[in-house]
Amino acid sequence: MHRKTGKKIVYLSVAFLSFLGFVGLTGDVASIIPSGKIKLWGDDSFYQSILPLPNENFIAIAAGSYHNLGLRSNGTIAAWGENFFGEGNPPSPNEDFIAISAGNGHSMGLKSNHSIVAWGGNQSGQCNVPLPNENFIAIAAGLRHSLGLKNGGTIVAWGLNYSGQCKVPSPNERFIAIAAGHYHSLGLKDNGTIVAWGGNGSNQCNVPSPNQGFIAIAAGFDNSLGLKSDGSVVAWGSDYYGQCKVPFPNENFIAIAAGDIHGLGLKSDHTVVGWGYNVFGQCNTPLPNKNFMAIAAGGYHSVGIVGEDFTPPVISITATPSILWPANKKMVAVKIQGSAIDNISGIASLTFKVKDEYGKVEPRLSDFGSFIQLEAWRNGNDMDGRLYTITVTARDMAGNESTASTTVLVPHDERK
Ligand SMILES: [Ca+2]
Ligand SMILES: [Ca+2]
Repeated sequence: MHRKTGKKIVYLSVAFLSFLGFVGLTGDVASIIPSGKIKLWGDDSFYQSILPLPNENFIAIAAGSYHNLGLRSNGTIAAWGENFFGEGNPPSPNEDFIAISAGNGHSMGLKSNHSIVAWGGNQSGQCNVPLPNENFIAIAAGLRHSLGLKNGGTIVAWGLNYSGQCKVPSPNERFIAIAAGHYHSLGLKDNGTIVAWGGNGSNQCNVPSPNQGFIAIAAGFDNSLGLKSDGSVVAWGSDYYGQCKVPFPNENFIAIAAGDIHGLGLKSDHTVVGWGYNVFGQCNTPLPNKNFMAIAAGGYHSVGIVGEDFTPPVISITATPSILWPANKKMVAVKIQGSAIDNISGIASLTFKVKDEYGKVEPRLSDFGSFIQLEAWRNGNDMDGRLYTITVTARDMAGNESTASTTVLVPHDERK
């Protein structure tokens, strides 16, 4: 069972990995991340649409140029699509993985002991993880280069460095997320700014100002995407195919992915929006467009994980006291108790509303177990008394919602 109150969960594997890395937790990722089935759309020239079986229990996906990786909740990696360089053959033992990333012809996996495994095309040394291979909390595979983020916030880069994509700018510190494009690299700092380096022929390294408030990054062939904490997406670099034209309304995004020349955004209602090059239909999210939990964008195809959770949370809510008497016009502390439980994917958010039929006070409420101040006063003409209604809406990680409410009454008179 996963219970969460009040706090909005953003589907960022990097955030999870930071969490995992900084608290030193290992293994059992499945218990905190919901799992689901893979959907794939767009280019199928390397049979990317033939999904690994059984298509279930996936908690993360990565899309390379023509191949894909899927991470199952048991820590194993499934690979499919092109396998020309062996990028589809995760080395044995295929276990204990907590994150994945796919480049052009190479693949990367992060183990629960925070070491990196890299395999497939190694023409530029992109699979030669620099020593010491330890303390990594995030990985990113570019065309022929690789990035690893260390627990302490520094980035290690290796592989093709023709455009300087492996020259992490100084000071190499305080990074919390990484992304690798074809010939450029992005790093997100803990103060919400993005650092970009490497090939800049399309201005993909010129982060638009204001360079602040970012919470996630993604890098395409020669463009870049940044997700802001207000839910909007900023895109820069090459826009030749419209890969920087984020569709209106540019809001409520919780995750982003950059393909070669298209972009994907995951919305808070768990739908997926695509933009840019669409000759293969890689921007046309298959129906039903709902319950998506994670996205990845490859060369000319797109991948998503669809939650297996279709049941809304179970809620209970009570108010104590529920009758305010005597009606002495004093403020009374009313305790709101209850729970929101979702056995499948877990609670993503709780929203409370307090409605006073007189419209006089609207105390804020953020969580179960807290108190609100209500006035023990009623209008003498209000024959059924003054009614407060406290409503809670719970949303699970798959976007299913349920609502429940309770009431607090100030009776018309003592006999009520
Ligand atoms: Ca549910
Ligand atoms: Ca009334």
